[in-house]
Parts: sequence; C-alpha cells; structure tokens
Amino acid sequence: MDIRLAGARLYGIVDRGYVREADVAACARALIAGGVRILQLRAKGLPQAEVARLASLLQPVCRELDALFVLNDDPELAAELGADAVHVGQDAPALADIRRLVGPRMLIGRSTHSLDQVRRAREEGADYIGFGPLFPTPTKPGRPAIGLRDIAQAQELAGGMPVFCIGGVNADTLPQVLAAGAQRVVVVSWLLQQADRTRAAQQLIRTLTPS
Ligand code: 3NM
Repeated sequence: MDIRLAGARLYGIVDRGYVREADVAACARALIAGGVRILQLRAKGLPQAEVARLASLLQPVCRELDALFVLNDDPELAAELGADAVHVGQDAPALADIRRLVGPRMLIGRSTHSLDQVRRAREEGADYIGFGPLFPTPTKPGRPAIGLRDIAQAQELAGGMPVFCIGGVNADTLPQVLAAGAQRVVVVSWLLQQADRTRAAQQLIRTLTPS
C-alpha cells in the first residue's frame, strides 16, 4: 500500500463550494502544514476544463509538500493529470473499468454508505473507502445520515483497506466517531471554515493519533 495512504488519518478536501479559486493553493498549503497527507480536489458541477485549472493550482502544492493528490469523480481527467488517486461514488462504473482508464498504479477510492457497499468495494479491490455520511452535513445536503453504529463492522469487513469515516466530522464529533471504532476521517466544511486551518488540522490529528 502507498505509505502515505497507510499513514493518513486525516483526509482533507479542497471543496470549491467552500474555497474560492484564488484561495485554493493557500488552502492546500495550510492543510498540508497541519498534517494532511491526502488531499482531494472536489469541484462538483464545474466543467472539466475548470476542474483542470483548479487542479493545476492544487496538484503542484501536493507534489512539493509530498501529499497525495486525489481528484474527485473524473477518472479520465485524473489519468490525464497523473493524479495519485481518483475518488468515485456509488454511481460510477465498476472499479475494473475505472482501473482500465487510470492504469495500474493510481489509487482508487470509493464512497460507501452501507455495510453491503463496504463489502463490495473490498471485493472489487478499492484502495480505500469513504464511509458515511455519519451525521447530516451541509456539504451533501439532503443525504440521510447513517450514524455511528456500523463503523466497527465496516472496519472489520474492510480488512486492511483503509476506511475514512466522513460526514459531519469536526472537533466536537470526532471523539464519538473514534469511540465507535473509526481510525481515519475525512473533514471538509469544519476544517475549511476555520480561520487557522493549519492549527485546526493539527488539533484533529492530535485527537486521531493514539499517544
Ligand atoms: N461524501 P463535511 S459525506 C463529500 O458519505 C462527502 O460519501 C460523503 O463533508 C459520503 O465534512 C460528504 O463538511 C460531505 O460534513 C462531508
């Protein structure tokens, strides 16, 4: 497994819904300085050329500071850009088809929302999964929350495949998420809305890292 993926407990997302284009590179720097080692570009609803432009701001920062650069939703563009990873949802094609597009080395992450989907993601050979949304979240409005109950079993079903719990995770909810069995989390809106994103990421990582 990629050593940066194996070591990642906090997965950051630069979401164009929260971050202005002019702030994309600085935001990436701040998050990586705070300890984020895997960082996704999420730009829902934008044309591919605009996503490519945003990627040209974010990817070099990831490269320079040795964080994994993940592109959301678009395996074709991920391949073109030479992203480290591509993240896809449940509506995306089978992983074998995505693998053909992106080649043998790129990491592929899949969103999962139930234990059944965790099982299938493992069977199809996902490199990691998201599992959620644990709580209602403004980042995916209208999505029913799945709660914390299945986290431990999701971890078990995943075997060695890293599970990143997602959806409404913040400094207040993180302790409950960890108590429910999570080892890794994705935090979007809470981190992006902090005045000092580096300190905020450091705070989460302190809670995430067993001493
Ligand atoms: N995917 P926040 S929940 C992008 O469950 C995303 O698959 C989810 O944002 C899933 O940290 C989610 O702001 C939003 O709650 C997470």
